[in-house]
Amino acid sequence: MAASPEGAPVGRRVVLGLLGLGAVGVVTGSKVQAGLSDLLTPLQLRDPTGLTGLVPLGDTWRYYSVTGAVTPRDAASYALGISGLVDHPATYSLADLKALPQTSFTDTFQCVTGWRVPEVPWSGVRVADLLATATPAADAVGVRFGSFDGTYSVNMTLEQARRDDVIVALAMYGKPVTHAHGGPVRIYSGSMYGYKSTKWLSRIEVTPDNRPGYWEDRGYPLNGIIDE
Ligand SMILES: Nc1nc2c(c(=O)[nH]1)N[C@H]1C(S)=C(S)[C@@H](COP(=O)(O)O)O[C@H]1N2
Ligand SMILES: [Mo]
Repeated sequence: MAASPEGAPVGRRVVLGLLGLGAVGVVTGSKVQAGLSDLLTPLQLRDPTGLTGLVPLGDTWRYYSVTGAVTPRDAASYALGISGLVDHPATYSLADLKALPQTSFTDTFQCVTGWRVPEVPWSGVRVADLLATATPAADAVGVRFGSFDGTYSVNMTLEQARRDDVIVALAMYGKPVTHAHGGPVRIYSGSMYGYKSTKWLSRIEVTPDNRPGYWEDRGYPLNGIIDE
């Protein structure tokens, strides 16, 4: 893939900081990645652009936010709205989401810029289940996933969003999704590149079209499916 539009200037400190952590990740192996991802909190928003995806760090996480710092939401203040072209709009609290049937699987996380993290265990609620309850209108085409960071959004077709491996993720590595990884609730879409997995998820909107989201406006493929 050609040079990524995820690349605006990144400070030297960011790259050096991540290089250090990358070395730890490589030496200690992927099992420790889970622990590392918690320790990384102070670093979480120092790679707003994803340029470090181009630095060969090994199988380590990079923490992305296109907006810089995001105000955390806890269990009490979290809400997910499902709206748009549906018969039954709804709002889910974190407790509501936890009470629904959970799907778990392990998968390789893959950013379009080339970095990947193998064997990441996820669990959460299938987007297909939430859509079934909301009941999209006959003329609905797409689903837009919005973030409480106030900026990020991404689209999928309804068909993509209903895939078995597209979940509203509540847990990662068997623990609640950390703020750095987009918790308390993010999307994880297994068969698509990382940019399809909206962090800090706040809204699922069923739409009459499949219009481009944040990265698609900046050149990423609208479909985002990993074919290899
Ligand atoms: N809200 C929001 N979600 C986002 C992004 C972002 O910048 N903001 N970056 C996307 C990209 S390009 C990738 S690769 C993954 C990175 O997930 P991570 O930060 O948990 O590693 O989040 C995706 N979801
Ligand atoms: Mo990405």
